[in-house]
Amino acid sequence: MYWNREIETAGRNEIEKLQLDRLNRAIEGASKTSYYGKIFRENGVNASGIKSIKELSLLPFTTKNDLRLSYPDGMVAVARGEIVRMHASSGTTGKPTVIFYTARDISEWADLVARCMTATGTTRDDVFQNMMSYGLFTGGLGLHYGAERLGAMVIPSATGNSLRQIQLIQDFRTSVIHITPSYSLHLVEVIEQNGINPCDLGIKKAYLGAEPYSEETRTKIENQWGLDAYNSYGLSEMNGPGVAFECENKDGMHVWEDFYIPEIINPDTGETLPDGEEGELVLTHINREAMPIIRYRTRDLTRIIPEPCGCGRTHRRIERIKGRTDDMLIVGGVNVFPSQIESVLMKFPEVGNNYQIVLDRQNNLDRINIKVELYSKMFHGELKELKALNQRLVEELRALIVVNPRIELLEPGSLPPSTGKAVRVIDNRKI
Ligand code: DLL
Repeated sequence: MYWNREIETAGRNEIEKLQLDRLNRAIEGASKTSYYGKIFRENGVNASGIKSIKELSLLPFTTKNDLRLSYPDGMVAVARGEIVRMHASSGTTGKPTVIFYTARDISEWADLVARCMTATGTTRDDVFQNMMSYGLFTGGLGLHYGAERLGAMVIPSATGNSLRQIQLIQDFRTSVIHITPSYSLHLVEVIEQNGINPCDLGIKKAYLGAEPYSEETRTKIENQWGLDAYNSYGLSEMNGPGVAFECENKDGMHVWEDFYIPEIINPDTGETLPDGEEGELVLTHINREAMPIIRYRTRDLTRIIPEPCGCGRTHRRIERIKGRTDDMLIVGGVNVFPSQIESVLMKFPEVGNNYQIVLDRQNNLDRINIKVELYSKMFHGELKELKALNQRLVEELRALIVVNPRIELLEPGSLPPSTGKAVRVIDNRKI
């Protein structure tokens, strides 16, 4: 089943012709922004100057840091009045990464998501329960608009409140859910604790994404609910979800190449690698008015699957994300950088030099525990003082990283001293 057969099954030449045309338009748009205007001038890039898709590799990369430095609107290509929405990526160091959309961008994004959902067999007759966070995070509204475009009935239940989720599933006969893999594992436990077999709820499909998970976790989730689970990949910088999605064959995610040009590069040298080789995914958004982004380094490791897909779609697929080239952690779907935690801890004179971030999963929910050594001169062992300090640390950290951490204050010298490269993060989650 196709949402737009013509584009989804277009021949390679046709796709590349469209990409070239849109790429040059994206460059033209980007040139109007203060960020790219300068970068392009410095690198001698001009609109309509790209003659073949291969020349994309001559353009400079864009990084998350570039987005941060151009906060709040250094990458905006349209007048303020054209913008109808913004989203932001949580949990980045310093300023958040903000993405803007025009009305056309929102509409095109909804279309892409409708395309993804159709590729998995979802139709207007389905009831879609969207258990992703609504707000600045793109997972909620992104699929919400797409499902409405498709004509499905949307239950915008958002995350949490598991008992209400179950009630909604039962009362409205939800057939498709959108959920992070970790919340799915937790929700199943709550369902079972309530004496219900998740398989009896009649859910047919789940869209799983926003965080890394293994093929084994997918199989586990499928068996727990008795459904088909599809991998969904996206990132705020490229709109959000809807960048790459599995079709009914569940064998790699089709990247919608009429909107995005995927490249795989060697993360150390920046050199472009051929299809089939593993490296860092770089994406260019070639069809967004408000904010064209050229050669964005996702930091996600994957490969392009060179073989054609049995579904008939010609858009190339990427494999399940294998990891990241940076130290970004994803805790309950929220992006967290260890450096953010460090920046908060080090503001406190009571904090010593050593700390450790321990991630684990309790009842299938991610927990972030931070073990913090106190500074010997400030350590008096007064329980009241320690409690107050603990509270202040939790509040400051929560304000910056969104996730609620557990702080354990330790006597100086309690943590293993670092010899060489400090091991700051211990990830006990079995992803
Ligand atoms: O997580 C967008 C999204 C929402 C995708 C809902 C899918 C479903 P960000 O918060 O900007 O956007 O985080 C993007 O999350 O660079 C990956 O590292 C990771 N990620 C997203 N989807 C997957 C996936 C949304 N299916 C970052 N597998 C990305 C592995 C994923 N990692």
